[in-house]
Amino acid sequence: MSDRKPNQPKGLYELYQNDPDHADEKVFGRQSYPDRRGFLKGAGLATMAAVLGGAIPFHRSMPSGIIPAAFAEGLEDVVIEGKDGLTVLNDRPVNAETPPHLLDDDITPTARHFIRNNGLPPTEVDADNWTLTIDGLVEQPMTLTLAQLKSEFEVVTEALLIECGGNGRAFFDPKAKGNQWTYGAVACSQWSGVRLSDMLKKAGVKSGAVYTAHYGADKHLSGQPDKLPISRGVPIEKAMRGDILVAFEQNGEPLHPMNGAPLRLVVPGWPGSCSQKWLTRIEIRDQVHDGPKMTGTAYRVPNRPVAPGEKVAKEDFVIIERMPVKSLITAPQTNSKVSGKQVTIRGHAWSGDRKVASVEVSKNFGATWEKATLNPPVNEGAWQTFTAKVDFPEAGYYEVWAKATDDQGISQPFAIAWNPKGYLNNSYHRIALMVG
Ligand SMILES: Nc1nc2c(c(=O)[nH]1)N[C@H]1C(S)=C(S)[C@@H](COP(=O)(O)O)O[C@H]1N2
Ligand SMILES: [Mo]
Repeated sequence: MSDRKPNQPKGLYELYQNDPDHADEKVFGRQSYPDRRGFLKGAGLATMAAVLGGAIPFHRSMPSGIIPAAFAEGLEDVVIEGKDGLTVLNDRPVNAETPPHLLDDDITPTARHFIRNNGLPPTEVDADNWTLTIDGLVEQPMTLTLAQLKSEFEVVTEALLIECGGNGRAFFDPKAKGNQWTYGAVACSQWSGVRLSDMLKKAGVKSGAVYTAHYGADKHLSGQPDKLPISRGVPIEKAMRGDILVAFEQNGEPLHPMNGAPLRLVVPGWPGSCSQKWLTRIEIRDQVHDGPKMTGTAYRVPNRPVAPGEKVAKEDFVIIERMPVKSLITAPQTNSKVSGKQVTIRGHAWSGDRKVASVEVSKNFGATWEKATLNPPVNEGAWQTFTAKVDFPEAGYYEVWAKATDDQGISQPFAIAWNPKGYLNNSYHRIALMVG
């Protein structure tokens, strides 16, 4: 893994987050900011066009203080065995995300599946002797090897979406602590495994069961053997619903070591943290789980909208369940030069536990929207792909924005619904295009 190089685009983000008006002035000159509700004109507009490398035909609807999406990317290629093109945010523990243009496949190749580790992954993994124990509030506690799992339960193969609860945190203002994920802490690989609900039915869940507790074989960063890095769970109703897999294959092969080999949970559409990797035990509890990263403010948001920067009392935080409606533009790559007046836009959209009903794209900073062609998911729990042919009136700098709406009529917001820990940023994805 290479060392992280100083990263100019992140610096720009900081500049804008600390004082957007001043940042506009610094980057594009004094006349660029009559006020935050104003629009770019005069010398500021000319400077921005020069920096972007072309005129901005829709500049009248481009608010000042908005950071051109052309500047939003800071890609670095580093090498993690079996991974390709991921941007490493952290190397102890390893955390790496995938640039949007490398997430273009309907089914995410293992090499492009992000990595989110809270602790130190197990180094010696013996898949043949690995066991999973189900215990707690069940009639028949059981401990099974992978071979037993495969022979005793129906094996299913499904494309399922995993998104980290903190995906998009990098764009919070004020900043939230934690990994500064931009867009790529999301993936939809194809997983093979057995249904957690089948296992729980066989074990016989006792009345009074309320919640699951998931345990994995990774170690706490402190090295203390009795301390767990993370142990989360889901309500028993969710566990019994049939959409959660206990998975031993990823895209037709054993799991990648960083994605939980040899066994993990996949809880589609819920915060990725529910999908315990290096899975060894599932306990059924008579109360909400209280393992590490279940309590306090971890993977929780305030029970009401709060102003950016507002302090929120601990007891006002609620556990995040399904992930919100969201979309990601995967082609063209942001900052591309495209020739011709028509460009095909591609991407994916999802909404945890729901279907996406429509995706729209805008080429003029949200002034007007055009409907994209949206495909159904390949199976429940997978993301949906969309395409849109967008016509550009003349050469110049454009942004393409995407907005998904789910089957409950809920759309992505323009602005982040700010919360102290930086979760659930499902605001529009914007890409920069230079049409030539
Ligand atoms: N045992 C264990 N499971 C874990 C984690 C972890 O640190 N340890 N991280 C969780 C989080 S926060 C996320 S977002 C997903 C990410 O899965 P991936 O690394 O395979 O992409 O794994 C989850 N499962
Ligand atoms: Mo996560």
